[in-house]
Amino acid sequence: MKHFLLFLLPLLTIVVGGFVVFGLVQTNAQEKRLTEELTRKAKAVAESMELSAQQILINHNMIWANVMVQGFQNRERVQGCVLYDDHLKILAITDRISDWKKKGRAHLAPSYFTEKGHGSFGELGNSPVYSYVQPVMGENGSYLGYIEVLYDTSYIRTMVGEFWQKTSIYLIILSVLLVFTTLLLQRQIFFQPIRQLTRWFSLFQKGDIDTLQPIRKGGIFGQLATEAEQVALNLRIARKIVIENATERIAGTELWTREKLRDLVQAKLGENTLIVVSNREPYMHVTDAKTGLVKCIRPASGVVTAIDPILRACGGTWIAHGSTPEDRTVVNSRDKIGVPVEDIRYILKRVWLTEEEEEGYYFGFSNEGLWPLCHITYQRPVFKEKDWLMYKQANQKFADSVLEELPSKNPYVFIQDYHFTLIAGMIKNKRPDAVCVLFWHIPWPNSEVFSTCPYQEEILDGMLSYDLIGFHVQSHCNNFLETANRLLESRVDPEKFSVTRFGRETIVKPFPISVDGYFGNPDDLPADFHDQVAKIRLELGLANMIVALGVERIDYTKGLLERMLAVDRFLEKYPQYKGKFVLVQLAAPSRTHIKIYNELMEQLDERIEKVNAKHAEGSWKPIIYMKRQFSPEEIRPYYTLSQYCIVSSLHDGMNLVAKEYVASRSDLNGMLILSKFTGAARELTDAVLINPYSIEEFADAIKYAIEMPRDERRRRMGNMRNIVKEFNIYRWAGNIITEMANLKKG
Ligand code: ADQ
Repeated sequence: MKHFLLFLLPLLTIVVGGFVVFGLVQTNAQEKRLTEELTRKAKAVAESMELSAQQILINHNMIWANVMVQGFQNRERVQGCVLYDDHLKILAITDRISDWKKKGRAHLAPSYFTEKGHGSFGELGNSPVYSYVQPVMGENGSYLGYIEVLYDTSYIRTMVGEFWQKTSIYLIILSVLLVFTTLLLQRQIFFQPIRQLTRWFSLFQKGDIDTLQPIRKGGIFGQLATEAEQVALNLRIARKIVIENATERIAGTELWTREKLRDLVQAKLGENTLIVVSNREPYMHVTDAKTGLVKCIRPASGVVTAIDPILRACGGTWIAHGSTPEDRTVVNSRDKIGVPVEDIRYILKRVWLTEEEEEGYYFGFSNEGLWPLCHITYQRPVFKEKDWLMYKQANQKFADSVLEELPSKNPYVFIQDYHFTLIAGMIKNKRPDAVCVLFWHIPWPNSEVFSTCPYQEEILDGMLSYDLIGFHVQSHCNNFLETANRLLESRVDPEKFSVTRFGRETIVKPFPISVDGYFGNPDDLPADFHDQVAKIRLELGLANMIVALGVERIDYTKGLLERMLAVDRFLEKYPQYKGKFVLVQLAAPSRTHIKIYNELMEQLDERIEKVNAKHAEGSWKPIIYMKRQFSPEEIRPYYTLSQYCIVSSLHDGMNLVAKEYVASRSDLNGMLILSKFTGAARELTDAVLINPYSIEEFADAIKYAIEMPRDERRRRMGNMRNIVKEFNIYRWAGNIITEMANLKKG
């Protein structure tokens, strides 16, 4: 409409303007012509009456005077006639203009003084009139009187009015024709070809090659269409070659790398790209408190740590919640932005939630309900009906956003975590051909625990709309199968590890997540990396210290309070380490809208203060607490400078910090103290495993790790590094994508 008006308005303005100017000129000319005609006629009539008037005035014959003036009574248009004596006294007047008597005599003055006829305009009642006054002279040149004829001029206005009426009708007809013609021309010349091109590109983009109609080559867009088709053809050929080469390459390499994953995605997903959905966005825009400028940061999140390298390697679209006001300012009209901004590798599409949705779906149902339900930390889950409604609403919003992105054929959607139990069903309502895979990043509880959830059936039903569900470890898969078996009418196949409900099968498999090999590769380090390490050591006074490291989001599942108690107990039990041992704790505030997370932050501050106060000696204190968000590049030097890393989660799906630490110790000089209740403990069995609830055992484990002989430490670290190297994030993604591609429908 806007474009149409842009075309039409200037045209209409020119046409209407032209008509108005033309009309004004025309009416002026017509008015002038009619007026001149009238004055000429009035003069001629008055002059023709002069002789009769002379006789009447000489003879004072009032009877004839009356006969003369009443002769006008029945004439068309003429209003009447007045006969004056030489003192301007009315002697006779046509009846129908008798009101004229009331008018003054000023209009007679020119004739009175100049002895010549004179015309002027005036009004009789409400009618416009023209009066022509002719002096009547005697033979000796003396004044005998005056004869005045009066004409009605209203017909001139009527004729001008009629002219404008006709002109307006022509104008309306012309405008309608103009609008119609403009519309038609626009449609034919611009919109139709552009629409055709847009549709063609959209089908091409969605991979719907079979339904592509050849673009019409005629018209001004013909050239463009030809070029577009040529580019598309080249692209298809290039893609085909890439897929063939990729298929050959994956058969040849052993270790999973980002290149191998890229090849696999190309070989398995063909023309389509990967669509990933998560709540947390991989890159968020915030205002830098120091500079006031908008900057892009990577949030502290295991999901982001895991998925970002995959999309960096193979491209695609990541749909996530745009969580800051600044996020809105940098996206395009389709809420998309290329990321990482400094080296674009894939598309981030942001979904906007209302405050109410975010509160209910994210903070409420997801993090006060499902998160504590799935983690055995004895934190009671809270389920509220209004949070559940918001959860469903937000799932629908994400599903709608996914639907906009799906290619026409073989769509694959890879969805992350407990925030989206329902969206596979919502997507499949419209696109039953979509392959939907869910990866559950946190543990799955046993059926008894899960049955406390009031919305258990809808959640399980939603999850069984997925084609594949991945958990970190087999025991979580087993818990899920048992839950589905007990709480729903469904058939579990223990051989295939699948659940069938209403004839639809969902495969349930373990895929232990991991990290990018980046952490283990010294070649990837920045040139000043060792200066950074030295600087931190100096600033924190870590020279000659035994340094243990903790890296977490502040979350009650991470066992942070227990860790501080263990450090306290360790120093109590083994005071020889006072002044020699330091725990550097990096901690990112998380879910700060939730009361219990705020309380935890306060408790942690308090406990750290107490332990430090209790054991501090001189400038030494046992815990250095750094409460903020760090970038992955900032965390890396801390992994290098710490001989020990402590992961004391009370319950954790996997725990990527443990794997990041192991991957980063290319010098084999380090040891991991790891909670038994993490998924990582199933793979990293060479770590010093602890039960974080047992503070005695935990304290002893710290001593044990510190005093472990160098060779044993190197051997154990070597074993763990081999596991992380082999079972890296690319292998994880490769396995899921292979499984996903096997589920292709049709
Ligand atoms: P998370 O609970 O977020 O992940 P985790 O696996 O340890 O936990 O990953 C945390 C990530 O955030 C790591 O990459 C770490 O480097 C980073 N991080 C931690 N503290 C940070 C800080 N202060 N500043 C910046 N970054 C920080 C969830 C599940 C886990 C599962 C992962 C992946 O809870 O069990 O391992 O998903 O599936």
